[in-house]
Amino acid sequence: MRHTHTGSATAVNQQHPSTNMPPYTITYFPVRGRCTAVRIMLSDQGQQWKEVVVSLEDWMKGDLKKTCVFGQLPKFQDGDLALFQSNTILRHLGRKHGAYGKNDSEAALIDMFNDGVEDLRIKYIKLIYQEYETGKDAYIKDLPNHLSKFEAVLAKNKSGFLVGDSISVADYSLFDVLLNHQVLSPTCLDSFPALKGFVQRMSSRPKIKAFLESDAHKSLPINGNGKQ
Ligand SMILES: N[C@@H](CCC(=O)N[C@@H](CS)C(=O)NCC(=O)O)C(=O)O
Repeated sequence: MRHTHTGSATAVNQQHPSTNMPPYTITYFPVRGRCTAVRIMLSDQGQQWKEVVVSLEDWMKGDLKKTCVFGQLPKFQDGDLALFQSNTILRHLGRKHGAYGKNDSEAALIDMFNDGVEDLRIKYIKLIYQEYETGKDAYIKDLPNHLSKFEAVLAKNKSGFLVGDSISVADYSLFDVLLNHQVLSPTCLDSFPALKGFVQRMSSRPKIKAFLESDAHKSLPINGNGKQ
């Protein structure tokens, strides 16, 4: 296991002021994968975190897997609280850092869009890991059918965010998935002006920009099998 530290240099540790230790730890493989949305959100919210990087070789030994609730990573620690499931982690952080809507109705809409993003993420992961060579062309051809749904929402909500008038968990998820799709198909947003504007705005939020330009992020492959 390799230990690295990353996160915003300007972050103030609110939770462990005496030890100056980041309150959060992400344990994951050396890929962007299912942690990018979490990392983007932590960066944007000015939080620090610690990374525990697990090599495939270490993972295959099985000891860590046995301790994971669903036998999978990422694992996220917030002090004594250990969480699994990337979307649970996102929602937990959304609740803590004010990125989960301003009332129950907004929170429900955020869940809805986040689940919609998760549907697209699962299709993307299936393509990458199971049928990249045989399915890529058909996947890209079908992509507008999925992107158009998010385009319609963003075109309608004048705030520039998916829900209400402030950034939420669903925006971080959508942004991450769109970045991956722009690598898969660089022109995929060309006929979606609202999505393109959304990606531009999210990319230029100063703390997100700094994170995306960091070596910690850039040095990681998007996926574990080298396909993207
Ligand atoms: N639904 C889970 C999926 C987690 C998942 O698929 N983890 C993969 C890596 S991205 C994993 O741990 N693979 C190793 C294994 O299953 O042994 C989440 O969102 O966190």
